[in-house]
Amino acid sequence: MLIDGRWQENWQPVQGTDEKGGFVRQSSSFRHWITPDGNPGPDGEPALKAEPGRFHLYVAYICPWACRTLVARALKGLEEVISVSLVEPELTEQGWQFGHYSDPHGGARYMHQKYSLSDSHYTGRATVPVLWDKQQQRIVNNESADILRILNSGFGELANELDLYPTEHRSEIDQLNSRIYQQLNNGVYRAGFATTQLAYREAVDEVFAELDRLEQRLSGRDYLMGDRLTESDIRLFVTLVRFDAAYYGLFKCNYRPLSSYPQLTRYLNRLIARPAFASAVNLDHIKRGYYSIRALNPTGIVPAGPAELPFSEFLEG
Ligand SMILES: N[C@@H](CCC(=O)N[C@@H](CS)C(=O)NCC(=O)O)C(=O)O
Repeated sequence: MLIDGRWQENWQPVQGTDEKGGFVRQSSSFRHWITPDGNPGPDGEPALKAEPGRFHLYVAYICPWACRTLVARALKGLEEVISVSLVEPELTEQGWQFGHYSDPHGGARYMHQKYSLSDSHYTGRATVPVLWDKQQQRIVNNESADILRILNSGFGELANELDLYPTEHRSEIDQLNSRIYQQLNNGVYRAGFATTQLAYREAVDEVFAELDRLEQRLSGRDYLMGDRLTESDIRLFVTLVRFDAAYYGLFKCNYRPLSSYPQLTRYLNRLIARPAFASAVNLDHIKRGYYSIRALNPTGIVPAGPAELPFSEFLEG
């Protein structure tokens, strides 16, 4: 991680643990907004004005938080307005590296350089996704939950009218998001990175309790909110699509595979049949990335399976 703007050699692959051995995710630090006219965003602070070609997203295909932003960008029709580039799927001693993808805006070798360029005293981890302002050469926002909202409403007429956070469903979406985050999106990480049996057991039980609940909820519904696709679907999708390939094995979420849940499988297939979802998924990167986490997989061997996933036909390659 960076301390006071300088990369520390004693980098740890795990973000943090609490006193019970549970995994704790670092909170994000760059929280600026983009609005159609530059008027203040939801935080009440002056925002940057949406302009075509000004902003860039740095993502890793392995990362579920980055995947959320890729799906939203495509659903909102912002591919020509906001550019995207990748980092290599494996975390190195220097964190995320651009490797053969290279950094199109400034030629950095590592993601942490974009952080120290944005704030020369930054202390924290250099995570993806990053929404970058090419004009001011700095990070706008590194919190995917904010980035989803910025993509949904910050680009006005540069984006299409699909509303992923409709006013009438906001309180239900907020509640659902927070449960899906706690129990599933981050729940699988809490299971995978737990350092005590108790912390692992609590996390894995929550993961499967939530999958059971969602299996019920999705019976007879196309999307979490009924017939309307919302940001909650994006947030659920990113964990479901990684489940059998990464979380089942590496994170020990192995009571049962996701493919044994009929409603969730049907739902996942429905989402991934849309190009906006399919184009945000690269199973090869997902497997290589997760299985490169040496703290969990010291040999670095990437498993060959699963031989087939129900949604493979929708993915390239
Ligand atoms: N709150 C952030 C979390 C992002 C995050 O934790 N990303 C992980 C990859 S999945 C990361 O970049 N980890 C690098 C590190 O911890 O050093 C968000 O949702 O945008």
